Amino acid sequence: QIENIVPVQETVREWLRKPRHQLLIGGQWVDPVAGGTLATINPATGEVLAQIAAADAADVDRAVAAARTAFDDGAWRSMTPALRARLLWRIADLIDAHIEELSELETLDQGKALYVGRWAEIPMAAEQFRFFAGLCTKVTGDTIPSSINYQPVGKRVAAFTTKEPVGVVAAITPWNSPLIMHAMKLAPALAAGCTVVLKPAEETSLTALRLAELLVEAGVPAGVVNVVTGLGPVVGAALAAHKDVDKVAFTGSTQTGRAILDGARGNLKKVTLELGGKSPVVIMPDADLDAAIPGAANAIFFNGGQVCVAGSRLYAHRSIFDKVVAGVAAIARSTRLGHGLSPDTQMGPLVSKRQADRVKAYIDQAVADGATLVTGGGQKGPAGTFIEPTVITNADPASRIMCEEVFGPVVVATPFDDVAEVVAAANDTEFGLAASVWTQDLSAAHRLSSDIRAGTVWVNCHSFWDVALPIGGFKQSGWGRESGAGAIEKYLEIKTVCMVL
Ligand code: TXE
Repeated sequence: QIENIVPVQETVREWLRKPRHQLLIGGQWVDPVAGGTLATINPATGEVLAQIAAADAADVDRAVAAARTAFDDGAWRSMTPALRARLLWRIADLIDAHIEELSELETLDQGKALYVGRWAEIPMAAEQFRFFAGLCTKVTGDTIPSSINYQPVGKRVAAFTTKEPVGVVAAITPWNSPLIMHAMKLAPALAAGCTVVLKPAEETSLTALRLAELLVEAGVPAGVVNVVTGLGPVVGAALAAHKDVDKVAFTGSTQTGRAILDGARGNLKKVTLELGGKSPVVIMPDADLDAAIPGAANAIFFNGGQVCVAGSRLYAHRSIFDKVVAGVAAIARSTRLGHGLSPDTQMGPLVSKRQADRVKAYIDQAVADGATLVTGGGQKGPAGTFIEPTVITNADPASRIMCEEVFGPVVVATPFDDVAEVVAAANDTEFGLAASVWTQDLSAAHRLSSDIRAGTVWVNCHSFWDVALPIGGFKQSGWGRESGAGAIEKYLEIKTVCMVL
């Protein structure tokens, strides 16, 4: 039984009473040209939470023009780096000051258990702005000795590089962890001096709109950040194809990543992609199972498995396989599902009925293909959005459940006998986002972290997250890295200046 829980924060209640939400373009809150609206749903109850603006290509044109003007007039990109740093720090402080409100709003819109936003994602979003605030003053070029010899004619060569913002950035973000995804793109883009058009996922646009209000309050100049809500194939596609957008930063499915690339061809805009995953969790025979079993469960059940680095393939050594499966299944069975705002809830609903149906179809298909359902598999709740934490064994390595990203609380466990076998199995995927290895054996830790082809390999932890650490994928998990000092480079162009003096 799911009750419709009223948010504690008066600001959230007041904000949800707005008849409809608008777009932020050029520093003004405006209605979309064609006046379209979209309902945004609370996935726990299926009730309409708010009406957001459904923008179209004409609104994208307006937002890109505002971002272009704000970039070209030079005031933003020539603001001193120290002042830009202070502004980013102020954004972080405002996020912290509104953390209770933002986490309630995120839970209502996305479904996630409140603690996920309150203690993990929203503090991390603030840290993105602080980390990149620190980098504003560290964007430097090189002086380069040239070997071209002008000395016989009495001249010298001076050559150096500078780094300049790439220009207008379209940031297209997904629905699993909305606020942190916006921050991972906005913070480096703003630190670099770019201007941005942000398009949040249509399922979860509310915290992007609230964040936009905080950006205005922090003093981000008009047109530097614009927010355009609406459908992906309309607004996202128009941004990806727009001739006046210099770069697209995208997080979402691999399939939509390909569509973004097609759109970006026209003006060969720069593209970074954070895409799907099918991350392996490898538990060696010597692992500390008191840590590895809850670690493997958390790797897949945190945020209902709607995590790009979710550990969806569990490989445990045959000698401990039954114990690991029993342990993860016990955690699955004891997980309390409920409305994300209920203090007892450990796992909320998935983001939408569409996503829950998709996950349920993967489970049913796996069972029909002959896999064993150890626990879970049910779809519940008034809106059909809750999926029980699910453990599956005996799946064929070539089956869809083993190869495709499910993006729900579903793990498939497989035994292995030796290191070479598990390396081959871990790498038997088109993805390469992340992996974790659980062992006390230093040489196994080194060998597996070296041989598994993934953007991140954790040892004795999973989903360990720090803004200082780059995250991104090998293979079809993406192009480029977010977080970490190197992420700002994706928002910068190198200019070489060569002078004959
Ligand atoms: O994602 P989409 P969907 C995976 C996950 C999930 C599946 C489907 O496996 O089950 O994707 O989710 C915008 N041009 N991930 O279909 O379509 C869209 O509006 C431009 C993994 O909801 O990738 C949203 O803002 N943009 C993932 C964003 O793209 C388009 C997180 C992501 O939506 C567009 C999310 C288009 N043609 C889903 N179509 C991760 N790796 O974190 C849609 N969009």
